Amino acid sequence: MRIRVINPNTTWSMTRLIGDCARSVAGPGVDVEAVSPQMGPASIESHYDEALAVPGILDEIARGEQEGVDGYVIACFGDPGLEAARELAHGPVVGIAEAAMRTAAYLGRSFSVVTTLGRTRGRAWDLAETYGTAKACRGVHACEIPVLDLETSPDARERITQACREALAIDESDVIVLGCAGMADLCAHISAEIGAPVVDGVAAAVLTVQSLVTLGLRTSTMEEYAAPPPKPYAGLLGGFSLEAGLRAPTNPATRTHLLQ
Ligand code: 2AL
Repeated sequence: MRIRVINPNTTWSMTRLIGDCARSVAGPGVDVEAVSPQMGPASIESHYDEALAVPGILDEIARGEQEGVDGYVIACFGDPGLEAARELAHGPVVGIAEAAMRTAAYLGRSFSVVTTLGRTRGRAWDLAETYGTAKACRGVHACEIPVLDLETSPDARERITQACREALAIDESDVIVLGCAGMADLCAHISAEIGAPVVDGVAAAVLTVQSLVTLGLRTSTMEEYAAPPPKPYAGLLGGFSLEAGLRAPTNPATRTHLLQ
């Protein structure tokens, strides 16, 4: 089974971290490929960043379809492009916010999200609504560490741990959801420190995709996630035009960076 984990930002060191975390949970016989698009923002911390990350994500899906990938993870907590990706891919596509929030709901009656910057909190709330988990989501908290500083800031791990401890206390919640793919390696440490389950969406999404593929389940094409109607796309998006009867462009727009 081939699972492609797409880090929608273009920071390779983060893609490597995400790939390592994904492979550490994947079952035997599961080949996890961590990729980063050629085009797009270095990190995703705004609606603008999210919008401009989507073409690169769809390009990775188109390539994956040509290469026989079985399922995909979108490894950014805003789940950018998730529904468009489902229209292109034959196999399942799961976002890390979606997987983390749904997984948290198995583990307690309530959860708190701890994310990066305060300006991304609204998106997390919107997604909690979209996935039907808003009732269980008691709060979305920001540690105010920019995405790329997660790797370099010497006290990032302790600041995030403290934010998780405070979130549990303020919200009186049962479970923590980590609100950024760049926090994927912190799960075990934080859980040990605060004594509550801590869900990383990268691991949760990889195992969700693995389960869906194992069960032979794929995205329904009955209605909204059917192949998009073919039409020309102008200018820089010319490579994204779909041919009649095909779900993904045959000539993906950009070069791929594949980190195995
Ligand atoms: C993210 C994430 O997961 N990757 C990224 O670049 N930005 N999310 C976030 N809330 O900052």
